[in-house]
Amino acid sequence: MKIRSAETLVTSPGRNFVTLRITTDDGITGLGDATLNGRELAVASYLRDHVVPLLIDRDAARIEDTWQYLYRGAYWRRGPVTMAAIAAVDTALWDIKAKAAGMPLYQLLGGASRTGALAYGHASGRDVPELLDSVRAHLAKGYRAIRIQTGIPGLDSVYGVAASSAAGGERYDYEPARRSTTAVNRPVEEVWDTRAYLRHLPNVFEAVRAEFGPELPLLHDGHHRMTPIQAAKLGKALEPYDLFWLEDATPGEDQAALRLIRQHTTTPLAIGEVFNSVYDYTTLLGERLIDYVRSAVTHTGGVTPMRKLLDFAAVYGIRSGLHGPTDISPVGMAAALHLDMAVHNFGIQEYMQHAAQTLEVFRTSYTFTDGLLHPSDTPGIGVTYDDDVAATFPYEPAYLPVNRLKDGTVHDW
Ligand code: KDG
Ligand code: MG
Repeated sequence: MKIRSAETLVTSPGRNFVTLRITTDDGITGLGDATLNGRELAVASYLRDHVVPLLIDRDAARIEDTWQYLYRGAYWRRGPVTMAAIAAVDTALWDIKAKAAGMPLYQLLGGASRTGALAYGHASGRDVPELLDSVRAHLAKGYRAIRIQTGIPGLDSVYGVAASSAAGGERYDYEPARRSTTAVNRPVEEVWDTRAYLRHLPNVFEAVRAEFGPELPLLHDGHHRMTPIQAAKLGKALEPYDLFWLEDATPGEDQAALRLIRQHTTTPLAIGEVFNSVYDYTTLLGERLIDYVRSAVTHTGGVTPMRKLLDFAAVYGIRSGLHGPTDISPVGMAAALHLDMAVHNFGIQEYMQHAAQTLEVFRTSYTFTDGLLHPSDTPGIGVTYDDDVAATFPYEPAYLPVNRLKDGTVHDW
């Protein structure tokens, strides 16, 4: 089973996506997600110019060897562009192998360890009443775990907070790349104040717990904006509200920062959506500084290294919480769901739900029932790509916002 062709597909049905489609000489196709929000074309070029020519005539069954060839063989290892490109190849080859076997991918990964993957959704509000409405709307949609993001008094807008009420229940307006596009195509700049955030957040969780009680798993994303001591203070302040996790408290590069946070709080910690290799985790896992691994299959080199990473985490009793915002395509999402089904140390899966336009291009078979996701038993990863619909949504440049403090200093994400 040789690789006959590999196509790099770029489309923008609601937001930009880069997809690799590999076709074998016996006509089996596989899909892989290579979307890197705000830097999409860099990965498309890496694939088209440097990877696709190497794939033609390779044995499609040799997934590990192809991964090592692209990773070790390039000399320049790691980094989000390289690892997103390798992820797309790896995922597409797993899709092909599972289709050739006539099985859903999770069967090749060892079979189901559970009936479905607990998903969490994104509730947000500019103020507490709007947030409570958003939580209710998510519960009505079937979510059984909910991330809480909130506007901050004195700040005009806050990343991750929908620009209008989500109470209608059908709006998926946490679309950072799209809303940051300006006429001259520069990122929108937002103003941030960490002290105001630290003062406000415990009151918000107090209100959410008062309304919804102690059972509902609640999560929060700090988007890398705190110093270690600020994060320690927040973790402590949130202990009465029993969070499922506090995510990305500090900038991702600094693994040692998690030591300080850990010394001060029992709030569970999650990090890793901007990581792209197991080497970003060695201190974190080896010293048990986190509770959940947040990487995306799409940005970490694919199914092959993600399985190894989760097995490494399992040694330390650390669980998965794979990244699943709408800038992970339905292909990347489906790949994550197969891993969620198979690994023993599954924790939770992020699930924002893609826009209707996105799902016209990417036809998915995964399901969401009673708060649980299931990848379906369709052979492969269970997603198809509609070229005709995709062609009606050409690429549109778009960036994530940039964050500044009140005095104009560029701040961490
Ligand atoms: O592209 C950036 C988004 O994927 C990220 O900001 C979303 O933080 C995020 C999350 O937890 O889903
Ligand atoms: Mg996050």
